[in-house]
Amino acid sequence: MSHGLFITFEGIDGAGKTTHLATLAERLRHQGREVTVTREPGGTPLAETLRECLLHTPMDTLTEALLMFAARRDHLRLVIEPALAAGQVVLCDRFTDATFAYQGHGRGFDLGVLQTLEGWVQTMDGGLRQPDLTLWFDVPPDIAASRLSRARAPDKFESESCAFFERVAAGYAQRAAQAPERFVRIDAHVPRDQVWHQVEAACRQRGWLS
Ligand code: Z5A
Repeated sequence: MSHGLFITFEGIDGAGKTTHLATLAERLRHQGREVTVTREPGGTPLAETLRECLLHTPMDTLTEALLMFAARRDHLRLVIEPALAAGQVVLCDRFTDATFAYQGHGRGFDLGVLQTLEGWVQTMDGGLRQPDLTLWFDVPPDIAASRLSRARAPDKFESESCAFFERVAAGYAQRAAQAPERFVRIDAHVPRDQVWHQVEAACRQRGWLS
């Protein structure tokens, strides 16, 4: 492949996406691809600083949405776009679908405003930057919560109620229905090896994994 690939991993907290992102990176590298692994919010020094605030400081939802998009703009300019231009595969743990799901559906923020911000922030020389593929790890919120309770102390988002995560999950379902050519739903409520097989199948189908 002569051009880069942009693959995002989405889902509610504890859906298991981070585990499979690392495996996919390893498999692609083994096939000779250059891979950039990154995350949102984060991925640059400025965006990582904003991440600390976003995950631990209380703030109103407009502030939260603006900081998410500010971090994203920096991340796109300094990491994602250069890597794609160099023909690399970019694997990103969350991107704009998370803003629609968490700030839009979870917190009830205006989806129209988010759409405007998406247009401002993601418009690059070649048009509106969107992922080539979004792997949406779908798992019932109570299962995700019980996995996380065993794993670590909760941050600001992870401390939200089950009702919040039900809304976030519904937000992801809506985004997936709006862009079926970009989204692949991964049933994440099965053992890890079965989750991986679905990720592998989605990439094989597109000719990205042998
Ligand atoms: N956020 C936002 O609000 N708006 C935005 O625009 C963006 C983000 C971009 C980032 O935190 C937070 O920012 C996020 C939304 C918000 N909310 N939170 N918190 P993060 O990056 O620290 O958190 P995360 O992205 O949700 O990652 P995570 O909590 O690590 O979840 P995960 O990546 O989906 O899961 P995991 O770490 O791979 O696995 C979780 C646990 O489950 C772990 O113990 C695994 O061993 C276990 N696991 C994984 N798979 C399985 C299976 N199949 N069975 C059993 N157990 C499993």
